[in-house]
Amino acid sequence: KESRAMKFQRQHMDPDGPSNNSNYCNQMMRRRLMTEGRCKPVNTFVHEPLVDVQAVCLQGNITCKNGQPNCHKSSSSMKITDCRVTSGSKYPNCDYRTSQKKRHIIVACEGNPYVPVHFDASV
Ligand code: PAX
Repeated sequence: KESRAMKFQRQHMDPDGPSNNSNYCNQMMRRRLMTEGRCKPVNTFVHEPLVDVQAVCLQGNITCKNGQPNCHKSSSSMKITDCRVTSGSKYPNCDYRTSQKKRHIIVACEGNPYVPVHFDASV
């Protein structure tokens, strides 16, 4: 079974990306299996080495949006792509807007080793 840590990597890690094109989210949301059963409404891909994203779990500890205490904010800004489903998108034809940004990421971490399992926000 896929662990929470592996699911985070499938849904949020793309260290070698992004291919510089407006279809990035349409392709990646499907390729990473986030358009099965429904179109996942919002999803962020991080374009930094996995070790750098895992290291965020050792950086500034903050409260998550759901009130849990296990969120961490990256000390540096990171290259990300936000994917947001368009208003006209109709499952199973999931249509996304692609926006590239440089932001501090906030992730929730769990376990031993203590690794990212949820993407909380970017700021
Ligand atoms: P998730 O299901 O929220 O969390 P995501 O991050 O890819 O998935 P399972 O066993 O899978 O249910 N976990 C936590 N979740 C939330 N908060 C804390 N503190 C926490 N600690 C552990 C994946 C697993 O992490 C566990 C949680 O129980 C899950 O375990 O976001 C909705 C989705 O949109 C993404 C992030 C979420 O997907 P929202 O707004 O409801 O928090 N998303 C959202 C994004 O990718 N980019 C964005 O900018 C935003 C706003």
